[in-house]
Amino acid sequence: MLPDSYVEDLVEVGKANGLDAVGVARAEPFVSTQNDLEERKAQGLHGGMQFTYRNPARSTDPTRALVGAKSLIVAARGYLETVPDSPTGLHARSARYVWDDHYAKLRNGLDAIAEVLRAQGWSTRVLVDDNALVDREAAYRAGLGWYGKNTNLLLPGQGSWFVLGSLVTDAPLPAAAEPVADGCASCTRCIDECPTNAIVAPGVVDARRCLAWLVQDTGIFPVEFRRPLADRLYGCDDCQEVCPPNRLVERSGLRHGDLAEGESSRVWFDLVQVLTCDDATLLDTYGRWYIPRRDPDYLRRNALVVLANIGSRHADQARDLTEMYLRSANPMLRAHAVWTARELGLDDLVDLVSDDTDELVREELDRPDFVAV
Ligand code: B12
Ligand code: SF4
Ligand code: SF4
Repeated sequence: MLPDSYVEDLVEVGKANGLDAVGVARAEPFVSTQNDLEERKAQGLHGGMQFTYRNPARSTDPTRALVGAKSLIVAARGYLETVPDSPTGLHARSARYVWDDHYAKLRNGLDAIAEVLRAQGWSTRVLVDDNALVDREAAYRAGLGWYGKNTNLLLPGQGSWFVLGSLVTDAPLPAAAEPVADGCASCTRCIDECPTNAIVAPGVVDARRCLAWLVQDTGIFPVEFRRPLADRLYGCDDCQEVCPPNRLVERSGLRHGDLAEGESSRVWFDLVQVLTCDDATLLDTYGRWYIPRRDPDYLRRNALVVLANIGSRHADQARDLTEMYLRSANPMLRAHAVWTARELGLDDLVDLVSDDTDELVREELDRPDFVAV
C-alpha cells in the first residue's frame, strides 16, 4: 500500500488543476448499487434510460474498466454560480451544470493526476460522466459526501452543486476510512417541492416523472408534465435550489464558475432563436447537451412546451411561432404546436391541422382535458 502522503500529493495536483475535492475508494464492485439499478429497472423507475442502466454489472464494477484496478480516485468540481436575471423577451432557462463545460474541466484535473501516476508506472483510466461507472456511488465510497434525499451527493459544508468523475488505477492507494454521515436529518424539502413529485422515496427518483429526464427522452412530452416544465429548456434544478445546505452555501458567497457579472447567454436561451434556426445551428449551440438521437427536433419540442407556458407575455411572436409549427413537416412538432396553440388561447390556429391525418396530431386534437400532477 502506498503511503497517505502519496495520495496527499495527488490531491494537490488535482486541486491545482481545477478540482474542488478529491478522495480515494477501493476499486471493488458496488454490490448494493448493482442491486439498486436492477431493482429500479425492473420497477420501470429508469423510464427507459440506458446510461449506467444498460449494463449494471459493468457500471458498478471498476475492475471492468481497467484490468488489475485497485483504487478509484474520485473528484468533484463545483459549478455554483449566481443566476443572472432573465433578459426581457421570450427566454427559456437551462440547468446550472450546463452553463459551462464542467465535465471537460473535471477531466482536465483527473488527467493531470493520471499523468503523475503513469509517469510512475501505474495504469490509469479516467471516467467522467461515463456509462462505465456510477459516479455518485464512487464519490460516496471515497468519502466525498452523503446521498441527499433528492439522490444528489452533497459535500459537507459545500452542498451538491458539483459534477463528479473518477480515475481508475492499479496503484494501491489508502482509501477513505469512513463514508460521510447523512446530513439531511429530518428535512424533506426536495421531496415536497419537486414540481412533478418525482422523488418517490428518500433517495429514489422515478425518471418517468423527472423533468431532467423528460427533456432528454424521445417521443411526445407527457401531457401531465408540460405545465410543470415551466420555462426549462434543459435540465431541472428545483430539488437542489430548495435544499437548505445549498442555500446556506449560496448565502456564504462561495462561487465556483466564471460567469461574468450579468452574463446571461449561457443561462437563458432565446426561444425565437431556438424555434427558428436550422438544425446545424441548434446542434452547434446545444451540442454539448444530451439530445436524444442527436435530433434537434427534440429541442424544438421542449421549446414548444416552454412557449405554451410563457408565450402569453409576447402574444404576437408566440402566435407566429405556433403557426409556423402547426405547418411543420414533423408530426411530433405539429402535435406539440396544437398544445401550444390551445394553451395560449389561439384556438383559431388549430383549424390549420383540423384535417391532419397523422396519429400523433389526431391524438393531440382529440385529447380530453389533461390530468394535473
Ligand atoms: C441516469 C442519470 C440521471 C437520471 C436519473 C437520476 C437519478 N437520480 O436516478 C436523470 C436524467 C433524471 C438525471 C438527472 C440529474 N442529474 Co444525473 N446522472 C445520471 C447518471 C448518468 C447515472 C446515475 C445512476 O446510475 N444512478 C444509479 C442509481 C441507482 O443511483 P441513485 O439514483 O443515485 O441512487 C442511489 C441512492 O438511492 C442511494 N441510496 C440507497 N438507499 C438510500 C436510502 C436513502 C435514504 C438515501 C438518501 C439514498 C439511498 O444509493 C443508490 C445508489 O446505489 C450519472 C452519471 C454517472 N455515470 O453516474 C449522472 C449524475 C448522477 N447526474 C448528475 C446531475 C448533476 C444531474 C442533475 C442535477 C442535472 C440537472 N440539473 O438536470 C439532475 C438531478 C436529478 C436528481 N434528483 O437526481 C451528477 C450528480 C452530481 C451530484 N452531486 O450528485 C452525475 C453524477 C453526473 C456527473 N458525472 O456529475 N441524472
Ligand atoms: S430534477 Fe426536478 S423533476 Fe427531477 S427530481 Fe429534481 S426537482 Fe424533481
Ligand atoms: S432538501 Fe433536505 S432532504 Fe433534500 S437533499 Fe437537501 S437537505 Fe436532504
